Amino acid sequence: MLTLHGFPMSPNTRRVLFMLAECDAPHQLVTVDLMAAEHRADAYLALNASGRVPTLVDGELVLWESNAILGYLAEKFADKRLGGESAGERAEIARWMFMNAAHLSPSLARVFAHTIRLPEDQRLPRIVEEARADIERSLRALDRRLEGREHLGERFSIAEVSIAPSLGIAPMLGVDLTPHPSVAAWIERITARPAWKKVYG
Ligand SMILES: N[C@@H](CCC(=O)N[C@@H](CS)C(=O)NCC(=O)O)C(=O)O
Repeated sequence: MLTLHGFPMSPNTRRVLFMLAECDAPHQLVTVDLMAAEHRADAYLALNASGRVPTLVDGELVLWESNAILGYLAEKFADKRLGGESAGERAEIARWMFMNAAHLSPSLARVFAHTIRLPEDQRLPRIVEEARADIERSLRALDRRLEGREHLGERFSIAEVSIAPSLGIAPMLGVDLTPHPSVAAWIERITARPAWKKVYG
């Protein structure tokens, strides 16, 4: 049985829950309560010294970093064909996953931190401004790629599983997808999937 240690409200945890649902993978979720700082407790740090969620445990394997977990699950449940089947397709998928991990997701997290999470006296408008500009760069690139296509790769893949949960918090942050109609339509298709509904209700 797969065990996912994570916080149900965290987009990084939800990314893996979405993947587990796409794979119909039996699993259990062990809640690591970020509000109670359980991610900084010795018990969790023994599992994941980076002190972030999520972490997947599969027998002897203890794996953290949500995108690495998606890659692992794509191989484990290869019949779902979510990881790409040719070198070119895998590279295309990797491109968007790296872009999300390096740029889009951290910029969304910065806007969240400096508009909602941090106490008001610690919020820095300059960081929000820079992060919003960076989000626009990623959205422009995504929109260009998605023009006239249904998916980032040849079919629904872990690129979609990776990015959609990041953009899930966009409305809350006032990030408007209207100027990026191909992204908006793509997100609608992803959020209509049964696996998404299972995780997001
Ligand atoms: N790159 C990591 C990011 C994980 C991450 O930052 N998770 C957040 C929750 S969404 C977290 O654990 N925050 C607590 C902290 O950083 O102290 C991944 O994709 O798994």
